[in-house]
Amino acid sequence: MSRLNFRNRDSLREALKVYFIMGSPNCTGNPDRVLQEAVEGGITLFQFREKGSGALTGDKKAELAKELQQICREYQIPFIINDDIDLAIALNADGVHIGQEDEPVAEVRNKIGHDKIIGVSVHSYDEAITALRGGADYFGIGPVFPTNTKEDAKPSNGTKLIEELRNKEFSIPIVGIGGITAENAGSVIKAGADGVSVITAISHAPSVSEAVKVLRKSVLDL
Ligand code: TZP
Ligand code: MG
Repeated sequence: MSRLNFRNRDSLREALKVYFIMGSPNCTGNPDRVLQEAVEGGITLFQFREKGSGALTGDKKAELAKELQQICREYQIPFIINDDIDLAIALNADGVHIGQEDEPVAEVRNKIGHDKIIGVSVHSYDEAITALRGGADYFGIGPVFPTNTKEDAKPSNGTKLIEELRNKEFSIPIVGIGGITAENAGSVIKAGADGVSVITAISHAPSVSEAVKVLRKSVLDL
């Protein structure tokens, strides 16, 4: 794989534009096939998030992660793992995405090293400051719109926090998350996000590659 430096803020901003998140519980069919179609459609980054009812664990989870990482490698798309720092280290993933209930960012940074991406979910100005000081590379902010995908999701809060952080001169890359579709993605970008992260609008689409193409248009043709 080419050693593009995705910790460079401008490269990361580009990579975050059409950010697909998925694990086996989000797919009605084979996850490998879903990701293959998604990369063919033009996703710019992938996060493996094996969570929710029926999620794989242990060797089966690691096996699926390796298969999905291989697909990303073929298309030179960054491959990030949700929460599981040990798995990310074992697979030499391009980075991790963590939430507020996970280890502090600075500890994760110490573990995974300085060439890896760390994304952090933030829900307030204070969480944003803490994540930034800890060494986060980007923020995930949401749920922007109502979602049924995350069982413990907080109430949706629109684009308020994205706008607040941009008004307060936060220049860190930001992605919106939660209930994002091709129809509403433009409003998330206009609020100041660099990209949109999406589960269902891609993973449950009748044609995954077509859904990615339409989402790309709504983000890139603004
Ligand atoms: N974090 C906040 S909302 C959400 C996560 C992981 C789920 C997003 O899924 P969908 O299907 O794109 O609404
Ligand atoms: Mg988490």
